Amino acid sequence: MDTASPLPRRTRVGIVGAGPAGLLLARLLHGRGIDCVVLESRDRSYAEQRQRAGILEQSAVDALRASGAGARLDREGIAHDGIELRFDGRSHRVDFPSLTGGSRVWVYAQTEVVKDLIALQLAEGPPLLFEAEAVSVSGADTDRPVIGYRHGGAERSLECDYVVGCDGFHGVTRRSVPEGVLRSYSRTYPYSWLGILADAPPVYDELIYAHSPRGFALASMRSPSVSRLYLQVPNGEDPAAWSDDRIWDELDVRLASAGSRKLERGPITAKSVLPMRSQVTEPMSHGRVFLAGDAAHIVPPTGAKGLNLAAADVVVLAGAFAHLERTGSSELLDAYSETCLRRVWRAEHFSYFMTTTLHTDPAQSAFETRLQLAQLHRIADSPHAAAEFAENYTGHFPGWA
Ligand code: RFL
Ligand code: PHB
Repeated sequence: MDTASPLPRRTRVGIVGAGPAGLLLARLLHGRGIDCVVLESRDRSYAEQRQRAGILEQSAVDALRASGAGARLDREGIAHDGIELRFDGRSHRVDFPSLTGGSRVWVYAQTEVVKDLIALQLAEGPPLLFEAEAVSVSGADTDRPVIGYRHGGAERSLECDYVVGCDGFHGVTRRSVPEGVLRSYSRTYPYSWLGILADAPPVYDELIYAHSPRGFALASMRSPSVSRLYLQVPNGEDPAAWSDDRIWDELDVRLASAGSRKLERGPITAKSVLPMRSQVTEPMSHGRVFLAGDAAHIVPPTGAKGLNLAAADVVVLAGAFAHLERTGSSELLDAYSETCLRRVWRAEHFSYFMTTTLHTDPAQSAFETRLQLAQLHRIADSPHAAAEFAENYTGHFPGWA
């Protein structure tokens, strides 16, 4: 080993991946005086620019504040007290506070969450290495698991007491667990999303989720002058097949309801096609190796749950490591997977429900379309159905710890 290297060679908790899960975990551990190191395969600007989630639940906002990364979120995040459902020529607003006893959500982009966490971590620690790609995680069954990684053209290793794989759906940590230990449950969907960012003011001051005979559409936002918009498209669709005019025309048609305004158009600054998938890996740990966020579970984005689940996992994990430091007991770490999976499966169900209720499956019959509409009318007509929807969307479940 190169003793002159400034790179850390040993740590209490080795974290693979500097997405929201890895970065937030590192900050929460650091705040509790627990030593950790984060290894990220990409460079800083790639990690900061990746366009993804936009909606934070209150518990994710609370976790970001607790990590010290809440200042800009508190200034620039936009609180939303509801969403609008459009279907069958009608619009229905679901009001979160009145249905949940005060819950709301926040519009604050994942890009901004990641920038805030990276800036804080580079200023205060713990160590965060960019362009450090983990290639193996070994020794999960021992008390010294090791992360093998490549950095600066050299093969290196980081010896850990514990390893947390926050390396997303395609990461190496889950794949390093011996065959037969993990079980995965998954579902793919017969459609994708075309997502755009546009320099145009949002059409409405809350999000609009639209069921339409031409497929699903979603109007979201990043700021008072930037819109984030999505259209259901076939799997494998080439974004180049969608001119700017075609996108705006299609959004206008799908988002239309009685009396609704047309979208204000502006330059489209990003355009991409995103596949949809559900997947859960169980258990979310093996020996001294833990999985968190997208490394352990994926949801289709329709329920806005992926980032929120990632935050919820690492809050549980940070609490479990703190308990271990304080008491010497690994009981909370041992319970990590079971604790998280309850919330994970609730979010999986809601995301599946949102996806299959709002999208048009190409093989769908007219009967199935009527069932979708019956379900949407039920949310509009029944306070009980609306409350069930609002609790799921805001992630506020009375009686849950
Ligand atoms: P990430 O963000 O994928 O980060 C994983 C990090 O690990 C790095 N990595 C490695 N590093 C070192 N060595 C290796 N071998 C590595 N392999 C990978 C990667 O470079 C990366 O930096 O996972 P994390 O942290 O678990 O965060 C999960 C969220 O990113 C994801 O769930 C959300 O973006 C999902 N999602 C949404 N979630 C919400 O809560 N609300 C939303 O409104 C919402 N909207 C969305 C979304 C996801 C979307 N897409 C693109 C699928 C909208 C979209 C369009
Ligand atoms: C987003 O703003 O990117 C967004 C919002 C809600 C979703 C998915 C994505 O359900």
